[in-house]
Amino acid sequence: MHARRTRLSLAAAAAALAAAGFSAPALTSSASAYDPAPQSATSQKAQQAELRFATFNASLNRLTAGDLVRDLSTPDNAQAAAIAETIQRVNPDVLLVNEFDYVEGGRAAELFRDNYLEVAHHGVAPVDYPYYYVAPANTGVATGFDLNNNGVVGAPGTPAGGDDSFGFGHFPGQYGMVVYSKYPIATDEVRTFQHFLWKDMPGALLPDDPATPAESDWYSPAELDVFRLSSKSHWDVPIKVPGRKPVHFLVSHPTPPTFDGTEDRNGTRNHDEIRFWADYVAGGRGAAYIYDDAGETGGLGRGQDFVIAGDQNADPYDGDSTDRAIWQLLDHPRIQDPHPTSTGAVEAAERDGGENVPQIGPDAEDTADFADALQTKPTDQKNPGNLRADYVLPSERFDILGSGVFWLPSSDPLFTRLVGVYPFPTSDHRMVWLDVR
Ligand SMILES: [Ca+2]
Ligand SMILES: [Ca+2]
Ligand SMILES: [Ca+2]
Ligand SMILES: [Ca+2]
Repeated sequence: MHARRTRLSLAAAAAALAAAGFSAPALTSSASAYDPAPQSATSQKAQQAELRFATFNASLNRLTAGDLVRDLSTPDNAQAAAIAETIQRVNPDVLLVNEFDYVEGGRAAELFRDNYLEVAHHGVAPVDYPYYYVAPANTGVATGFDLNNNGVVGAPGTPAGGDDSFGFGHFPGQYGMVVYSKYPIATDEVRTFQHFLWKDMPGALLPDDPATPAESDWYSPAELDVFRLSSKSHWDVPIKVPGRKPVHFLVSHPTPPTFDGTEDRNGTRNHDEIRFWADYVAGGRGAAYIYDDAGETGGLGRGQDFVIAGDQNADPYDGDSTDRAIWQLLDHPRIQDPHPTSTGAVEAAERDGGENVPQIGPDAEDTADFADALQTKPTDQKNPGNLRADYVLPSERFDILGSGVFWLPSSDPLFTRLVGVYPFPTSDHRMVWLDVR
């Protein structure tokens, strides 16, 4: 159990930001107070080995295959422009974007780069990512099985079919992801774990059908023989930073722990999707069970540095994730938690109220603005309120220089264009960044 944490006030969050080297936002300022200390030129940074990593669930998913390519083929999509401006203002060296539909050949990733990231928005300098990585995801890939046990195998391309896919999605690759980098990616050494089977994880939390006496039997033996652990994919993307060993950028997007029943099949899967990286970075015998899509086994070596990034869909204190789900990473002996905060999150929790009021986690560390209304429903069906869902977690040998969440207060002139309130101009998630040396 973890001790209840004191709710941070807006003033305390501002003080924390100031202590971290930021000026507290001035409520009457006409220019944006947000200054995440933009880094100097890439070459200079390389000499100092200072790196900025970031994760952003950008909601750049669309309803049908082809829609994202259509939207990104012109520079006129307002949401994509606001997402790009956010990325430009934070200006990370290495970035994971979650909820970015997978398109074969990297077409959507290149269109977003060429038509949005490399174009100035509202006077903000373009950002240049010569390198990116995309690969297929399990979302929307039909299994032929009735995985949600509603009596029918849903047709591909429908919401019912989405629930019977390897990961929820209306078409293959919906809600995928992309990594952008200013530094070369060791593409030949990327490891993907799209096909790893859940049952091959020792002690997997395989869900139980509470209506039957047998244990762990929500999925049939035939289903478990094909059921993949990763709801999207898990990638180990080595980034070749000059003058040092590669940094393994470990990215994923575990399923939300909701949208299920008392069997908690998504909560248990979320827990084990997070556990995968905990075992992977521990390495050694505890990671011997792991195999990648090319058949190579084992986890990361002790001497390897890494940064874990992504929307983990698990808050340390609140929400519906399985007990200790995210603590598998936050308490890990090889992992540091930089505790990024924002003043906007504190303001949003106070403004939104509802389910935010009984929460025990610090509002300042929230990264996602979810529905808040109080409802008389079973606990696992209530609105989540705002949560800490998105993480950038470095390995133990990095010096943490700073971190933050791009969640501006409403007094900021950029608020309406880049943050806003539901329906959001960008995403229901905020970008999280980390500077390390
Ligand atoms: Ca079904
Ligand atoms: Ca059972
Ligand atoms: Ca909210
Ligand atoms: Ca919260």
